[in-house]
Amino acid sequence: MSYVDEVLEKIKKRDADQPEFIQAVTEVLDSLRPVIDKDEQKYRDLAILERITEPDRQIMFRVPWVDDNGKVQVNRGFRVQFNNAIGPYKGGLRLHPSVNLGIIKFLGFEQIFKNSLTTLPIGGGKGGSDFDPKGKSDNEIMKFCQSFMTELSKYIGADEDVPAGDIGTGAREIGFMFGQYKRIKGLYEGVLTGKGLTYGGSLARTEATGYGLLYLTEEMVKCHGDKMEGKVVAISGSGNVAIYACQKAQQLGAKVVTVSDSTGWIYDPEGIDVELLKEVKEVKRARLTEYASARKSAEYHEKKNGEHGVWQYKVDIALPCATQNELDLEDAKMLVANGVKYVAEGANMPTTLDATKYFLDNKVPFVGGKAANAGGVATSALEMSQNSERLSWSFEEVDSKLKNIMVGIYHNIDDAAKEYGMEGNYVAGANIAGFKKVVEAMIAQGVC
Ligand code: NDP
Ligand code: 2IT
Repeated sequence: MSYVDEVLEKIKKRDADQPEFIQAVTEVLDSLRPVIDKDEQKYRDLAILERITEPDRQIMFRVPWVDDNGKVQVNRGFRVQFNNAIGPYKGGLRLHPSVNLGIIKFLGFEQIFKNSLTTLPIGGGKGGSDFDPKGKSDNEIMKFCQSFMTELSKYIGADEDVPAGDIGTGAREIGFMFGQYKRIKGLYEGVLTGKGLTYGGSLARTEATGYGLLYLTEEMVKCHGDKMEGKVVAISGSGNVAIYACQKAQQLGAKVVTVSDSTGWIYDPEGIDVELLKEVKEVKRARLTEYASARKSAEYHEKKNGEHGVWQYKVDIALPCATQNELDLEDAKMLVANGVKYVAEGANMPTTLDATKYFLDNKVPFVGGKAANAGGVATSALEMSQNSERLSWSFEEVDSKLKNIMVGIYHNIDDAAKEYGMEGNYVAGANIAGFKKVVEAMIAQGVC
């Protein structure tokens, strides 16, 4: 049996209860075959694949907090420190009721390769909790964040592990967590990114993931002799990534016709009104029904099982920006039948393995999240740089660095795919390019 298959078998047995982690590892290891097969004995002797698929450590803890009725609530907290070969652990904190160890491990594993692709010195980690922020008061959010950080603060630090936002964790939550870290440790340091601008945050971090997704998409479109102007785009989600993806797509001359949330979706053939969307989601924290009732051209559809949601429309570009496995094989078939020309993932692993394969088999240029959504964490690393030098850069400076990084990532993954005879397979290109840098650092640092 090949080394890749041997390790995959082992993980499928050992972590059988972690389907998302198995999915993420399968995608990466499968696409590393040409690299590993070329030098199998070396990788086997050094147990590289066993080491890169096993976190340095995984921390789980109790998060007790008192709700507004005076009742004690208990959630489960996680931080998985996956790999720090090229820099301190770096990755977001997800607050969502679906969070479990397998989901945090899949996200932490992806983060290793994504962070490597940014070219910046950051290792891979991820954390979060099964806490559900929906319907909670600001006071309850604060109580939860303080309790969560009381325990997490023991394991993180500006040169050790630097968490940030993800689903359910935005500027408000990062602020509460930063305050508690400072209070416990007595340190004013860049221990979190995505901070507010008055206390060490970076301009353009809020926009970075969505903008970065579009900078990379624009470069891909250009390199196919095409242009963004006039393209019709389907976006899923209506959170941080989706909102700024929508904004940049429109700035580049495209028309975004959909957004969604966990209960339904909007089809707006005249193009999404980003300012209205921001008002509904960022200010009011309301459902998309509010968007629909404020805008004549918008249709609201309640989510029902088995429907294609935002993927049923005739679009040129599809940008899944909500959550894992939200675009399945049937959705991919529908998009291809409707003539989709490009797909790029704003979310982490939103496309199932068989749907990814369908896009690749049908020669649809497809960029996975590790490359396409790396702009968020890249800008987090720029926030870390600014904190270290105790300076703040202008919006234009951060934004232009972000753009250079995203354009660079596109060419890096394109070149890596070509080098291994898989021209146009950006999934393989991203996994290979991300892996090579981390592995070189791991080998240089000895067995650890
Ligand atoms: P937000 O919490 O801001 O928004 C998440 C959006 O996705 C919401 O519209 C939410 O709807 C929807 N959503 C979440 N879970 C589900 C679900 N189970 N089913 C359907 N819809 C769902 O998160 P972000 O925008 O920050 O994150 C979106 C994706 O991008 C995630 O995969 C995240 O890991 C990834 N990402 C985020 C980065 C960042 O910088 N924030 C960087 C790189 C990747 P609802 O409000 O109804 O729950
Ligand atoms: O998935 C991701 O890359 C993020 N949620 C952002 C992580 C970060 O450290 O900015």
